[in-house]
Amino acid sequence: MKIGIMGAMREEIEPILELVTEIDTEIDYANNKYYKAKYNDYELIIAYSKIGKVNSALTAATMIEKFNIDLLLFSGVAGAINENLKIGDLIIATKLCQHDLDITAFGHPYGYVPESKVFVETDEKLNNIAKKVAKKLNIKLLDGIIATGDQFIADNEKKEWIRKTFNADALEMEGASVGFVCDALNVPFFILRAISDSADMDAGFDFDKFLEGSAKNSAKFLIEMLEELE
Ligand code: 4EH
Repeated sequence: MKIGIMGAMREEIEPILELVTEIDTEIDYANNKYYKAKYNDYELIIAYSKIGKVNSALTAATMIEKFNIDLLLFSGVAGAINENLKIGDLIIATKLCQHDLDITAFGHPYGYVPESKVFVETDEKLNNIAKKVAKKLNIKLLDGIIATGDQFIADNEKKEWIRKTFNADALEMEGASVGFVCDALNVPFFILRAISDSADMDAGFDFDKFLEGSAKNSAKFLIEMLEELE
């Protein structure tokens, strides 16, 4: 089995590269680096896409079409919406949407374009494995809705609008684009995020302070999950 592991920023992927061994090759493709690695019996292909929906969609599609991955696991950080999520806490997405997609002028709901859907659902089996790992290691793990958009949110009003409109628990800038690519190409996917900030006035400051630690939390958990895959 070949597993794609991706993040958006270098900080999100570096701890994963440190935890896997036997890195053979580094492949340059489409303005990005793809790292081949092994973990137990799994072949891994690891990359950080760079920030945003376009970059992450390109990386997900490349992992599937060029590297033929069987499933995709995403690890990274997110801004919290749900008050039960504190800095460092983990959330897995049950479904994701694009909060910045707006053709409401034509009577469509936020996040919707014709012939598509507002929400894309993650793989239930992978989510159940995550829950099992969290239970086993006694780690707090929430599941919920993650909203994605090409904006760093550092504003309470905007955050509240995203909460209200999509019933979202956390927000970031890559999950939904990765999800829609995987969904279209029939590849099971999993989105894990650790909270780095609360998408409020202090978000910029908190993000800089907690990015590294939270990214590590997420990466470590993802590696633990590899032990439970069959
Ligand atoms: O990949 C982007 C990073 C922020 S932009 C999305 N990631 C982090 C998740 C995230 C997030 N997204 C939107 C964490 N908190 C978020 C928030 N809003 N409040 C970035 C960060 N550092 C340097 C350059 N760009």
